[in-house]
Amino acid sequence: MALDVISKPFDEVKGADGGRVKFIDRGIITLFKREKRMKVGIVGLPQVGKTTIFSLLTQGRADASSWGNAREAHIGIAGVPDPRLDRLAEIVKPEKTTYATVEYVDLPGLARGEGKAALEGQSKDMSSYLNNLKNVDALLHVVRGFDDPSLPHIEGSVDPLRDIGLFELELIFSDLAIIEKRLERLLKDLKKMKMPELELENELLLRFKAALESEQPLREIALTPEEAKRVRGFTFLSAKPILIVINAGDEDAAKIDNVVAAFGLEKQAGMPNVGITAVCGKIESEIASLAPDEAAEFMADYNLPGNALARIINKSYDLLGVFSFYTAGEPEARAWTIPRGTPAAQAAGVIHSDIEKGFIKAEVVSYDDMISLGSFAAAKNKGVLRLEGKEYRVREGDVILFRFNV
Ligand SMILES: Nc1nc2c(ncn2[C@@H]2O[C@H](COP(=O)(O)OP(=O)(O)O)[C@@H](O)[C@H]2O)c(=O)[nH]1
Ligand SMILES: [Mg+2]
Repeated sequence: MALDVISKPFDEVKGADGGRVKFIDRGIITLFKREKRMKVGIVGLPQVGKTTIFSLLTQGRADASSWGNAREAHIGIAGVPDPRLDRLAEIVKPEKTTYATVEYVDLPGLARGEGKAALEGQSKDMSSYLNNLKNVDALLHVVRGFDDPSLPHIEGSVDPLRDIGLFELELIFSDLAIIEKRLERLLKDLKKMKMPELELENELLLRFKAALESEQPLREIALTPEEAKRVRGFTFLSAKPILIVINAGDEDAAKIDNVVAAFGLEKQAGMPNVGITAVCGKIESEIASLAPDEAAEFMADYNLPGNALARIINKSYDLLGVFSFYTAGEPEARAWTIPRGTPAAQAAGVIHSDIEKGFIKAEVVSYDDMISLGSFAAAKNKGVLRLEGKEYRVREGDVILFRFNV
């Protein structure tokens, strides 16, 4: 039941394919219910700037207790920069302003052959790697775009297109390893007894296997919602939506918006469930640690158009089809992240399950009206406050007051 409700808005977003949905292995439950924030795993080859970008994103908000161990995953939280919430807070003047957050997991590098080693049953680290990625909504693939003679590239040269393909293959091999193991088991079980669910699973996994063997990642495959449900328990890495982040050299700062095109990567950006952007990891992580006015000065010096955190988070929101709505009262103004198409009652459930259960009405004012009129009362007087029911599809920027009884 819960799963159906949660996956519905996404199916609508991604379901243009004749009722089928793209199979996306996402920890959508994590995002939507349990932790209320998007979870993203930072992956890539060794020595490409994963940890640099992780610290840029989670500035001062990471758990550094296991820092010494490069083979361990680190977890950190990023606040989502939100100019709309800033404006709302200026007007409403709440005691507290709470930004949406994203959780990042910084993982060890996965080198050429490590996904394949999993396939051949030789990798001990792979299961802990997969465990760390089990509940992430998306992968953030850091690709090296900077050249540094003192730090040779593991593949000998800077070539983002090659690295993207190479890493994709490791994801594919890792998925194949999981599928082959499961198929063996299924074959045995199906010999003992014929069960329709097992047969369906078998059929599906054979289809996945064929796709992977022709180097097609699972995130490109369309499934019915029932099929998607059947395989939800697996952590298939190539099924996760992926944001490719090119870690460019300092000299690219002023033209950071052109880096993707300069490396010939527009085609990648057009693939299903793939996003792509670029940052200057090294200088932008230094800038992220500065006080705001100093940071602005440095950004101007480097001619950087906007900050890396916003660039990455905006792309992640687009990739996952989520946006923010707001609550704004005296005690707190706050941003809440929900999937596009979420009905009002479920949006209320993100705030508290009691509000969803006892939902009566949503009082909704659009962001622009709230900014120009300043309060729910003024919006009501003007006749622009709307009373919406359970099924109302919340829109980006809506400012909402939920009426409920418990
Ligand atoms: N020149 C340059 N060096 C970088 C950049 N980003 C990271 N590095 C360096 O590359 C090395 C590996 O970075 P790290 O973030 O630990 O990579 P990881 O192994 O992918 O986590 C470190 O010495 C960083 O200082 C960058 O944008 N430019
Ligand atoms: Mg690292």
